[in-house]
Formats: sequence, structure tokens, C-alpha cells
Amino acid sequence: MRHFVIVGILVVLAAVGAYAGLDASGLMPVAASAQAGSATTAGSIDWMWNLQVIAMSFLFALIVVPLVYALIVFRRKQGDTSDAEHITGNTPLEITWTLIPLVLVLAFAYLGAYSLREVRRADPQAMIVKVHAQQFAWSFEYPDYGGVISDKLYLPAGTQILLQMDSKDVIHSFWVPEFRVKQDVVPGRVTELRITPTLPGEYKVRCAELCGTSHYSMENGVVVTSEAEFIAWAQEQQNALASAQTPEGKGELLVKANGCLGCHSITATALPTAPTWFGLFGSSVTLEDGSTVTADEAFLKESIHDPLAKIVKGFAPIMPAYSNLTDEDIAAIIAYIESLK
Ligand code: HEC
Ligand SMILES: [Cu+2]
Repeated sequence: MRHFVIVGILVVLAAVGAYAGLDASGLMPVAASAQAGSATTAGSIDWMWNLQVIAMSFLFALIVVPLVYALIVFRRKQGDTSDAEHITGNTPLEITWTLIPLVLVLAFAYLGAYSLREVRRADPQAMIVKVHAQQFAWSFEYPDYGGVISDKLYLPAGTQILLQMDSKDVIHSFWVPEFRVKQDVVPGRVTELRITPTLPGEYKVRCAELCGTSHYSMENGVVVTSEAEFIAWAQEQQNALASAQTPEGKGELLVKANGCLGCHSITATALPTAPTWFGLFGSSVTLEDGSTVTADEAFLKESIHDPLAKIVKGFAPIMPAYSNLTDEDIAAIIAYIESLK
């Protein structure tokens, strides 16, 4: 009896110690979604996890403590050559060690089902984000914001997000450890995952399904911001998308991409290097030889195609020729210059 009491106390102490140690070791990354929850929010992943760690700590102590205790206390004494006592069968003990695991497993089956229901609980107001996976990158489409496409997953905190995911090639798996939940992305069908981000910050989505040679690098940024910041971002993206569809917008992008603004200004004040484009279209330009031309489409086109054909008075002939620009590009640039007034 004395042994049972001592082992009982040691099991409790070891279980508490094992739990405290596991709990303090930070096995999980920070929890950043309602689905991740915390050890005290019933039904969340971290709540389930915490219960499992408690059960594991207890079972670990229940097995290891009696084992080690028996090894030490019931060690064969020196000179003792007698046989150990023969024991055959012990019905109460067998019933006990069948019932305890059975009850534990059934309890966890129930808790698991309950947690699954909580984690997948659908909010009819959820914001839809389409997730496209392909070897070896993710992209994110926002149908509620004019189909903006981003390579970073921007999400507002406090709103449930419904991810509708498809794959162009093989099976991938969407996983942000801080959100806890994970879902396969399968070619030929759309799989869904619901996430309610709660903690603003920067995370990473990783592919959790070996999908080819560069699977390890299939990571994209995830940015959780406040609702207001998210809307500002989404609107900015939407405007950029809308303007890239007009000739002026396309022209603006081309001008930036080709470094024209290193020399040309687009405001009333010219840079010393080159004439400003502000108010240029339709104005009369004085050339080096003193003659004047009207800055119409033909002149602008010629100046971009062949910068040395007509030199503007007061400037050095330093403008490079841009052979990479197509006629369509030049038309877009001219539309952009025309819009500067
Ligand atoms: C290295 C500086 C430099 C860069 C870069 C440059 N330019 Fe110029 N550009 C000039 C200078 C100097 C002039 C005036 C002298 C001349 O006519 O060549 C000029 C003239 C022009 C003109 C003639 C009309 C006027 O008054 O401005 C047009 C149109 C023009 N550039 C368009 C462009 C475009 C489009 C790009 C980018 C694809 C570009 N430039 C890049 C220096 C530059
Ligand atoms: Cu992948």
C-alpha cells in the first residue's frame, strides 16, 4: 500500500512537471486567428492542443514513474537468488487499463468533433479571397475589390475570410502556422478554408505538400492589418488596376519603368536635364536652330523614336533612343504626356 501511495504522488508530480515543461517550451508559434484561439477559448485549436498536452503529460507520468520506481525500489538484493513471485491475471487491473484509454479516446473523439465544428463555423458575411496555387508560388485574387491580384495575402483583422483555392498543376497545401488551419489545394476542384485573422502582423503562407523541386521555396507573405488599412490598400490596388487599363495609365507605368523621369519632370518646374512634360502637348517648342514646332503627336513620336532628329533649344542631345518601345507603347506614353496639364 505504501508503494501505491508514493507512486501515486510521484505520478501527479511528474505529470504536472511534464505539462509545465511542455507548456513553457513554446511549441506553437504565436496564435493569430480566431480558429487558433487560445488554451482557454473552448473549441479552438490551441484549446484542443492544450488538452492533448495535459493528457500526454498524464499518460507519460503514468507509464514512466511506476517503471522507474520498480527499477529502483524492487531491484534484486545482493545474494538473493530466489525467483520472483509468479502472477497470472488480474481482472480488475485489466478492466482499469482498458477503460481508462477507452474513455480518453472517446472523450477526445467528442472534443475533436466539437472543435472541428467551431473551427469551420461559417460567417455569411465572410470576405472571399481566391487563392491560386502553382509550382512554386501563390497568388491571391480579391473578387470584392474588382479582381485585384496580389502576390502577398493582405487580410483585415476581425473579418472572417473564405479562401476559395484552386491549383494550376499539382496538389499543394495552404498552411499559415500562425492561423493553425491547413487545407489541400487540388487541381480540378475548389477547396475552401475559413480564417478569421485576429492579430495584425506579417506571416508566411507555406506549401505543406511536397509539390516538386522548388517546393521548399513556395512561400508568400501574409499581412494582417486593421480593417481601415486593409480597405485603403485594396482601394489603392483597385485604382492602380483601373488606371493600368487606360492608355494614360499604361503610359505612366512605361515612363516609370523606362526611367524617363530621371531627366524629365512632370510638374511646372523643369529639371535642368530635360524639358518638362507639364503642358507640353500642343505647346510650341523652340528648337536649337531657332525654328518652332508644335508639340503634336507626330513631333512627340519622332522625339521618342529618334531623339536626335530635332533638338529642343537649351538642352544637350543626351536623350537615349528607346528601341524597346513599340508603337503602341509610344502611343500610350503620348497619351500620358497629353494628360499632364
Ligand atoms: C538622359 C536623360 C533623358 C532621358 C532618360 C529621357 N529623355 Fe527625353 N529628352 C531629354 C533631353 C535632354 C531632351 C531635349 C533635347 C532633345 O530634344 O533631345 C529630351 C526630349 C524629349 C522629347 C521632346 C519634347 C520635349 O520637349 O520634351 C520627348 C517627347 C521625350 N524627350 C520623351 C522621352 C521619353 C518618353 C523618355 C523615356 C522613354 C525620355 N524622353 C527619356 C533627355 C532625356
Ligand atoms: Cu506547392
